[in-house]
Amino acid sequence: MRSEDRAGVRVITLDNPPVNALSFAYAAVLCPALDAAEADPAVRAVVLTGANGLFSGGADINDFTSDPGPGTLTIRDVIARVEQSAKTYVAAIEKTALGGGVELALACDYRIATAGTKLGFPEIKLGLLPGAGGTQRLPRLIGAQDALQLMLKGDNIDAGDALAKGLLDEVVPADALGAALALIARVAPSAPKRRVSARSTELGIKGLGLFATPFVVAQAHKMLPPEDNGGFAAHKLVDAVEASIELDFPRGLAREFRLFDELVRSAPSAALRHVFFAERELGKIPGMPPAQAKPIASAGIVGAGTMGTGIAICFANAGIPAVVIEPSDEQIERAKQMVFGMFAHQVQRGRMTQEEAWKRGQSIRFESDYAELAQADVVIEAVFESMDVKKTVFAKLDTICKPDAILASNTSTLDIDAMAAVTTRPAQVLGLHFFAPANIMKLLEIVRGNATSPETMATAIALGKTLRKVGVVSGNAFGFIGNRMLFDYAREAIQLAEEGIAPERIDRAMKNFGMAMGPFAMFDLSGLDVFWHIEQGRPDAMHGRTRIIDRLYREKRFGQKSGAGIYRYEKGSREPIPDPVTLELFREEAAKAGVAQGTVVTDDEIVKRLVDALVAVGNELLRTGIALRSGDIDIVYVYGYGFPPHRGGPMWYAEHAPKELVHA
Ligand code: 3H9
Repeated sequence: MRSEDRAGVRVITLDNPPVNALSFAYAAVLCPALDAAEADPAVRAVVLTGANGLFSGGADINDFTSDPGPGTLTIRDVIARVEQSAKTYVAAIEKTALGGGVELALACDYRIATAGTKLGFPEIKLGLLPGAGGTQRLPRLIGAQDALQLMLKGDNIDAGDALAKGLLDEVVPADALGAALALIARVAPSAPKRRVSARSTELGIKGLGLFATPFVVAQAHKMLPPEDNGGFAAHKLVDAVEASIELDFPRGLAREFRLFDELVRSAPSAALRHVFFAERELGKIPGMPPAQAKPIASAGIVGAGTMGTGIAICFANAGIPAVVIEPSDEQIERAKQMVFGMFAHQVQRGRMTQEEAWKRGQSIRFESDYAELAQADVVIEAVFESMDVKKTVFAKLDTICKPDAILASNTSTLDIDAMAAVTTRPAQVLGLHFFAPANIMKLLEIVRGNATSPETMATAIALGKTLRKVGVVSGNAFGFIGNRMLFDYAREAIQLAEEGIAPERIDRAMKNFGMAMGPFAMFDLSGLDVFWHIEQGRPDAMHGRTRIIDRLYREKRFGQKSGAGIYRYEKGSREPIPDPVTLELFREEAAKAGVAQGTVVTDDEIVKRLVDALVAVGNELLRTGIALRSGDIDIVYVYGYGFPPHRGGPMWYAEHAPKELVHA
């Protein structure tokens, strides 16, 4: 912490690298500093500001695993001192203020930020609610409706929006500290305190008086996921905001503290905090020599299918121009329509201006000649999933691309080393496995070949961040992390169905567990023919072929694309309809294989068998070094396969779920 006096104003700079977290230890530093300012008659006002390029990332998330114990000072004690002070407090905010950082600012009399500053309450993403007065002060300041929206979503808002909502008093182009000092010079020393806590909460909905509170609160509860499946913190947050309307400030605050303390000890919050820290570990590769990422200013993509075009859109969104090579005019037309449709949708939703959409659309160029890739810094192939085709593409790229260009494959299963071997630059070859739809899904598997250099890895990790992806490093093995595990998960689901459990029941059990989609609906979406082709190509890695997949393939039941797969589909609809024909096929195939039907299982047991299948492969991937950490596997499943984040990912779940739900 730094503290200096400027003409009767004490400037206290939060300085607790890297993000000025308001930890227990830092509260022990801040509290005496605030007490000293309070006691000093020469100090008429205090400005709180931040070092390290931001105001504060909030309370220290590491502290949440330990009980502060009696006498430990916390962020709440810091904020209580600001609240009770007779002096004028101004928060001078630059760049970022999150969670407890904003809560500290809310206790000040004034809040000033520089343009472009991001403010937010991400606690909900950690399975928490703002627990240092945020749920009581924010509704009092900006109205219950806006406050609920902000805290329930957990997304950041820009300083301009925060000003419009009344969260900030002033936004300045630069130098928030200078603006804070100028503001204090304008405020008369005798001016009354501007405590947010002294205000009362308005609902913030035009035409609705406070009498409508029970209705609004009931509506908010109704819109949330169930308490026992992803909505635990959200429901408590609504309760806390309700308290800000119905109770006086001290009682509301006491309610908030109790709700926060309940959440911080809850299983969903522990799981979500694990996801937070696992995400921050991702770029770290133990044992890899440090290397500098190379700048990527232009990209090439081979193939204008759905994947290639989606990848091009990712680059356009990140401000990196991309050339897409595609021989078929017809396919180029389809790809252009996809690009146009996607950006038009963003404009319609108000997420992008027409001008910005135009600019991004123009930064994607479709060409038929590989020579157009000569100057690209990175080229990603997204052609048909066949090793022969990929090798031909890599050999061609190697002759055309500039010597220091990185060549990447978007393969979802194939051997990166085999592709690298047909080039003269294996150190610059790796896998960049995007997930469909590539412009939406956050996951990116960064596949490290035997020869991939540290510099190539560092560049790919940095590129992943630029593309706003969650990049997980994987070793080069069949199916990498995600699909390798998915195959065994799928086989276990099929095994259950062969034992006589209806596919729709299996899907329902997994959805109730919190998966975005059940395994069979996912089969139908991605195409059973795709699974069949993978099994044909690598029966060794897939533990042999699957009878039912063979059968469905022969019956031309490929999934949504053919109108029937595991489920059937009405024309033009993606709604899976349970199909007795499939049950019969499972029965016949089970009979041929001598698998007895009639297994009796509970839904919990279905979940247990499927999660166990994932975890068994996950452990194997860890043992063989394909996955670096179990947290990496969890991130793959949360961001790429719809595993419920409040259950922490399969590996976390297996370790932390109630033991009766997980096989030993
Ligand atoms: C809260 O405030 C609760 C209160 O309402 C009530 C309390 C009673 N704590 O992301 P980065 C570490 S809950 C501890 O790579 P960036 C992070 O692990 C908190 N550590 O940097 C990493 O460590 P390492 C609500 C934290 O520049 C390093 O800092 N706040 C915290 O890309 C750099 O992180 C949040 O949820 C923290 N709060 O992004 C904000 N924050 O170097 C969470 C970061 O060892 N944080 N670290 O790997 C963020 O969103 C981003 O870190 C931030 C910086 C935008 C701040």
